[in-house]
Amino acid sequence: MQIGLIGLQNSGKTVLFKTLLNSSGSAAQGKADQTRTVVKVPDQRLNKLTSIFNPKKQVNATLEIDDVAGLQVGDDGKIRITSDFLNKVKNCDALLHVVRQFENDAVPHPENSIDPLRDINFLETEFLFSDMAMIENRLEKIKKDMLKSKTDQLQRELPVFTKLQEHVNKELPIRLLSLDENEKRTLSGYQFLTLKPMIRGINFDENSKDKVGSMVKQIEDSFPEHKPTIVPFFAQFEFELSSLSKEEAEVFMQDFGITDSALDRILGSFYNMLGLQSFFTVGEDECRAWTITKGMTAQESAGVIHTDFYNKFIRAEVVGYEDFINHGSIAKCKDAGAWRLEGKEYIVKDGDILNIRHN
Ligand SMILES: Nc1nc2c(ncn2[C@@H]2O[C@H](COP(=O)(O)OP(=O)(O)O)[C@@H](O)[C@H]2O)c(=O)[nH]1
Ligand SMILES: [Mg+2]
Repeated sequence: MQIGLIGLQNSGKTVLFKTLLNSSGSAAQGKADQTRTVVKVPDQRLNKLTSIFNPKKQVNATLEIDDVAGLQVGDDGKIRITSDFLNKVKNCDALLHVVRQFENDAVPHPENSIDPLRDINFLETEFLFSDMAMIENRLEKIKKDMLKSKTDQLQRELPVFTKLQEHVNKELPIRLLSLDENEKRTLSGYQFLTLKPMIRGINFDENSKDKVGSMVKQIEDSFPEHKPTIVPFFAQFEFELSSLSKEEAEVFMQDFGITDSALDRILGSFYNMLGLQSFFTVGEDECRAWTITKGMTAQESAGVIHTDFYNKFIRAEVVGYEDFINHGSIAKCKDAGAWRLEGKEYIVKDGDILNIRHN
């Protein structure tokens, strides 16, 4: 999975990127010109499993974070969406809009003042305009081509694009439109900016911590139908913490009143929003976390490990994480009957420990 950090110039994207890089303990740490990295998804439960099994290695789930530059405010005061930006965003599964709240006279804001709500609206509107233009162009082309030949594809696309146009004309992002599976398939080759799952990350300075609650509420109230996911963070402050040792950082965090790192909070929000969860595989070689979507079956989850496991699936041996910790070992789980056999239709739960039996 790939997450793109987007936002106006000087909103703190690069500082946040470095913060996430540092706190993930990723091997690629510290390359100055780097804009893309794979980070480990922090997972206390996996750490605990590793301490129990003492395997040769621990493999966290990973995801890619992309510091996407190229959103510029032009002299006309409009956001210029460059093709470089579009190409990068296209590859992202979800976006984090970094919105500036921090005050710093030495760092100019492209709009010359600090106003997070304005910046959110600004980006949302430009994204919507971009989608509107694309939909209009496509509709025109569909209608023109249909005069020549009414192919199946054109006939499928026409009603869907008409529906999209009616929706965006109400100035609503496409992610709020409910589409059935067929409609989604018809649109799968197209890239709509307002369809990308997006979290608003508000970058506060450490002195404005008291404003966090009221700011978050103000933004939520401004988008009653969007139910936006908002994550506050303190990019500069948390960057400084991320370069300390874990123990030192924890002392500062406690003093400041935050319990989880920006990385934990941001990835946690993406997991929630995207309906993601983890299951684990354990053993002497490795303890490993795997990312799946909520609702996935044992067989589908096995397929995430290896396609052979999907094709040759027989059964899954399963124990829930809490159950396992309560019993303390696989042998004790078996004695207590907590180590279960499940078939391919079993819906995997967050934290399940799985052992896939296959041919
Ligand atoms: N005081 C303060 N300065 C920040 C904060 N976040 C970023 N900055 C500064 O703002 C400038 C621009 O940040 P940068 O991350 O490069 O912005 P980008 O253009 O969005 O990548 C840098 O000089 C940062 O040090 C913050 O939370 N507080
Ligand atoms: Mg930058």
